[in-house]
Amino acid sequence: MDTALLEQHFNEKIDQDIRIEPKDWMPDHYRKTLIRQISQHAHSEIVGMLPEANWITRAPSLRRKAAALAKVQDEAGHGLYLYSACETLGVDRDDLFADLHSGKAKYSSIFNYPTLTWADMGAIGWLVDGAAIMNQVPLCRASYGPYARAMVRVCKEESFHQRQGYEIMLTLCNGSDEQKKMAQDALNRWWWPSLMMFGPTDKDSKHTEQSMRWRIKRFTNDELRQKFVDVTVPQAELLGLTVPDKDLKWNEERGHYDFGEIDWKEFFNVISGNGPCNKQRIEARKSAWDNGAWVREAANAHAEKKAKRKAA
Ligand code: FAQ
Repeated sequence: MDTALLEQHFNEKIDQDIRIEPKDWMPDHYRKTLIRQISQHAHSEIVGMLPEANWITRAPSLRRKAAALAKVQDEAGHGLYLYSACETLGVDRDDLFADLHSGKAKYSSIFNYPTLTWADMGAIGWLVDGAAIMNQVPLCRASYGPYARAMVRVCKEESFHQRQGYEIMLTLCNGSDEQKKMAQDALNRWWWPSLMMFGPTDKDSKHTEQSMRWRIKRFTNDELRQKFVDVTVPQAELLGLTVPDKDLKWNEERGHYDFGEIDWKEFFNVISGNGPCNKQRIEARKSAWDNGAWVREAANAHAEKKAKRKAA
């Protein structure tokens, strides 16, 4: 079949919501867009483990420790599903890691902020996982089969993460004045970076239009950010906390909250490698890679030995 016909067939499938699978023909740009987005997403999961891992040994009770451990392990699992989904597009996992380590590949801006107190574990679960779910539920309907299927399980687990975070916040807010202050301080520091997670405004988003046409994305960055604000503000009210935005106001006419201007200078600074913890995060990933070299070598040696034995 010639390329024009293949492309027409591909577009018809997209329009009819028929999933694209690894062996199906797809335009090169579609493949590249998916590799970019899925690998960025996978990197976000494994870099996202770092700010929380720091708190596993400091969790205030055995119950909190068990939940934190389970959450961080889930994130490693999400990374694995996503790297596997990405490999179905013909890339090598080692190359994806090399791009992360060299700073070529992006990961979510949010994980370049420090976790200063235990309340940050609450705020991350509530806000960061909350934002992640808002963005990822529509991805369960993404046009590429392996990505969409991975998202179904990821979203179930993210929803547990969000609830455990909110419950930490609720406990702190019902505790001493000092605990409530910790919760407010965490909200103050995580609110704006959480809104940035949805990406640049629609006006500045270079990929949205094409990704919506291909039904990889189902909503724009601004649409999802608005949904997140609308859902989260009443949750903050229930906690008795104040969202750190003086322009936040319910707009009766729009049926949505109006909110203040995001500091886009800060966002672009963070995604170009200059956030508070970018260097630390990449160093931690590189050292995990180096320290794991012996495991990869041993696994390869074992596989070679097995293959030789089979051939003999
Ligand atoms: N951070 O044209 P757009 C999680 C980049 S998972 C860094 O709008 P697009 C779980 C973007 O790549 C969180 N870079 O791009 C968890 C592009 O740069 P490029 C991760 C960002 O792809 C919770 C440029 O800006 N989730 O949290 C960000 O259409 C707790 C222009 O942007 C996903 O990855 C950002 N925030 O829309 C784990 C979900 N935003 O590549 C542990 C899947 C934008 O041209 C603890 N991804 N950029 O150089 C998506 O839905 C999309 O890729 C967006 C961006 C919405 C993130």
